[in-house]
Amino acid sequence: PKPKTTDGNGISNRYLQRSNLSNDAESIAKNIIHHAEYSPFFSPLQFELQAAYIATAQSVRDTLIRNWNETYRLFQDKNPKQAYYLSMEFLQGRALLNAVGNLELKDAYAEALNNLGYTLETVIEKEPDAALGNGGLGRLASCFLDSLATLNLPAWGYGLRYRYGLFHQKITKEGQEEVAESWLESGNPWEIPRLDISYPIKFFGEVVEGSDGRKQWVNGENIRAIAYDLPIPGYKTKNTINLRLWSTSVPAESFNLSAFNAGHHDEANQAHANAAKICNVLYPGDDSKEGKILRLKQQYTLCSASLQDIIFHFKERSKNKVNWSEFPNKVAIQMNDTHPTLSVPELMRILVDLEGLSWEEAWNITQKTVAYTNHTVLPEALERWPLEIMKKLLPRHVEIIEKIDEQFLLSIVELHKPTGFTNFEDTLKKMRILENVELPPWVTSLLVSSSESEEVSSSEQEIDEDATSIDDSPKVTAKVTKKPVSTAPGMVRMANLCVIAGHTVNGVAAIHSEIVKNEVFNDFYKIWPNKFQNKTNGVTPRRWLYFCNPELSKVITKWLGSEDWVLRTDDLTKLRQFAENDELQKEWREAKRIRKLKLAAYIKEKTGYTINPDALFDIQVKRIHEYKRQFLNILGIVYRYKKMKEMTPEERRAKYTPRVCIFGGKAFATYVQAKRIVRLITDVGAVINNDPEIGDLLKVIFVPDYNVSVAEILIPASELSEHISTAGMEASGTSNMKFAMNGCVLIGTLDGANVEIRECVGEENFFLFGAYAHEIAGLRQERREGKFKPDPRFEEAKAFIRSGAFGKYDYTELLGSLEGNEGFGRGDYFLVGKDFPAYIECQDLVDKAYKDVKAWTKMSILNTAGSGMFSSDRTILQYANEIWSISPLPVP
Ligand code: T68
Repeated sequence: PKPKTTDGNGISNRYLQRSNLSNDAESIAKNIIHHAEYSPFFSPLQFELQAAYIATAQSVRDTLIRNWNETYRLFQDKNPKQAYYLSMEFLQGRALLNAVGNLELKDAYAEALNNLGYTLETVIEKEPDAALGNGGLGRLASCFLDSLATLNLPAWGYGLRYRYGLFHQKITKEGQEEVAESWLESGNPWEIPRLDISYPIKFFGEVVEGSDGRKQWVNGENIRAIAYDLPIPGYKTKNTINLRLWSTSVPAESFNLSAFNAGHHDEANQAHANAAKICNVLYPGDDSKEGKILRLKQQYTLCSASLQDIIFHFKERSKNKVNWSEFPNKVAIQMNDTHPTLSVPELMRILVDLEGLSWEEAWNITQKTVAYTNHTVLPEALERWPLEIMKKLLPRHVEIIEKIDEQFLLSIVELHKPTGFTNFEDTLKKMRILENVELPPWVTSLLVSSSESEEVSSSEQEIDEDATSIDDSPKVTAKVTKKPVSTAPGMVRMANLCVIAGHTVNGVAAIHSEIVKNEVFNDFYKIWPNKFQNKTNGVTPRRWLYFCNPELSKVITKWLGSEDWVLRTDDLTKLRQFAENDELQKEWREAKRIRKLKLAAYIKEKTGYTINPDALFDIQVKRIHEYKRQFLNILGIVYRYKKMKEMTPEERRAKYTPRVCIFGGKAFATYVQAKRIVRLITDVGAVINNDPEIGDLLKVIFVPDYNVSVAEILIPASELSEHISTAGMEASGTSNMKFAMNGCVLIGTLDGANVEIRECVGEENFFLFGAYAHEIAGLRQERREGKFKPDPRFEEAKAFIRSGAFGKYDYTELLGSLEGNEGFGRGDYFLVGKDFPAYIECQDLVDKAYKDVKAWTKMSILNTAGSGMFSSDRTILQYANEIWSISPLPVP
């Protein structure tokens, strides 16, 4: 395919100059009205709020498109090395405030809209979130795009354009209910359909050998991926990069007109329906075979379309002098977790089968081009796909994967020749890409056979052998008996393929990267120590402080004397010298209070509950997961409530600080235990919030449909936030960084980025509790041996729930997960019981600390002051220098 570029190259400069956009409020207002009239989304001559939002967005988009075109042209001309970030998810949130903020047009747009009878704030509210993600992994990708543009780095993002996103969460009396997210229903003014940029994508079919000896993949199902571009503006720069999202369809000729006319309507539509469903939702259920096929189709569409596009640009920029050995000097591909792993065999296929390179040349290029970021250490979350399904869907890719696997075995065997092969078979089986597949005879004959060779490796014993990991929700149902290798289905281990193919493997926080090296991929680390790196996550300070918390930002700017901190967050440390200054403290509290009032109003609107703005706002927002331990939080609340009920009103007031405990987050639709936790939180809230004896001393709120926009309301208003995962299980966390930036004190375990945050903000400004990562295995072992003695307070909290104090729902299954050693439930795998006493004692310290207003405000200031290192600008500079080797290219 030869898609044409749409960058305005063909338009004469004379006319381009005439279309210059003015930035004064009057011109902006005219431009908004022009769009309302001439690019309508709705009935004509309307300018109600929705139309005003669309027209405003279209007007901002004009500037974005101009800057996008200039950036694109510069990249085309200068042909720098460019990074491509491939991700199944991008959690972009809203675009309007971010765009006018980054373009420094906020005041001009506010004035223009005032002149038109609106406020910018109300117009902003009309935008639905682009909710193309699930959690931290997706939001990280979006923060990275902001930083890449801001730092003028040549880079693009690639993803899929899901029609219904993940899902919209409703909270009812029964807990969470999922409904389709309708974010595209009223049109998306930010995206630019590139109907001329589309690529063919094939599924199924078979592999034949062409007359030239090259493999050809023929027949099968053929669809097209069509590009939709979202311009990503940098802050205070013209550079505007691209998030290219693929949508799927088939050409009109695939519509079976004669079948349709014969009355076979569904049959006529089949090809189109099959193609369209690929981009319906993010992470469709994959328990069924159909579900697995759909998942793989999604992953392959992302990889194939993006690679074809990357190669198209490489060729175009090479100006007919294509030199493939230059490819890794022009292209860096980052695989965001294992979902884009198929990029590896797809690049190999294109280079070998279509471009005619030798296997060795192609492998050399591929290895130098791709790198892999790991976001989880949960063994059950490492993707594995059934070989049989993959063979049918992607026959040529499986051949390639098999060859990569065999070459890998060869290289490992070579490496180990000097030391001999005794007991080597298990290691080989663990490291190779294919699982439950016979080793090639040449390997078997080399190995000294060992009697244990039939066993499945111990870390996988408890995993349901037939389950493919679709998310990081546990697939463990019951312990399965070990199956001999020969009968277990063959699987493709995506993470192993990533580690083998990637030139770099990185974790996302210091402690996580150590676990990646020393545990998850230790066998690989031993042979390739230099492959492994750490890139501690970061968040964009624009969206997550400057734009979402304008009051606090103003205070910061005033005390630092300039706004430079927005780009140089290390400057925030200069706040330390004023941490005890009464005037700053007063301004700080006033700024925070404005945001607390806004959150209180939001909670009233969404849940009906009235909360006390002077209470301590204690927030836990993240995906609902057993390892993140929302369960620990709510059990702590249950215990607190029970104790309160046993006291006189005076005792209660003396001991406890008024608190509003706020939860938010989605449970994966098929993750039953997580959904029970949501139900428990809402049940507990319903009782406590209506208990007149307790009044404003304690409230429990579940904010429905947590997303980026909701986070922008919650985080600035937070005073205490909970990051309480079982140590060693949270790869990094990124909301912890956002909370700290906004002057929120953290309560947490020594896990993920908490470790580094605590170092940066100071130990005395962080509420630490709980077991350490290195102790976890031992603690689980103790439990298995029946040696764990639960704290009576823990027993009391559980018994209180069992007593029916929070309604009729049967919590046996949920509470059962905390019981036993291994058999029934899970034997408290996440060690809630172990950490419970430390947690509630730590919360008592929080109550005391909050009563000392001055000391608390100081802690709050010092959290912001110490958060500078968690800007994604810092993270991205490290990726740029240490993984991608790309350099800034600013648009003049
Ligand atoms: C998160 N991972 C990590 N995964 O949990 C978090 N996984 O610690 C980290 O800060 C963040 O990544 C960024 O590095 C996720 O969000 C998923 O959502 C996911 C989805 C499907 C399959 C596996």
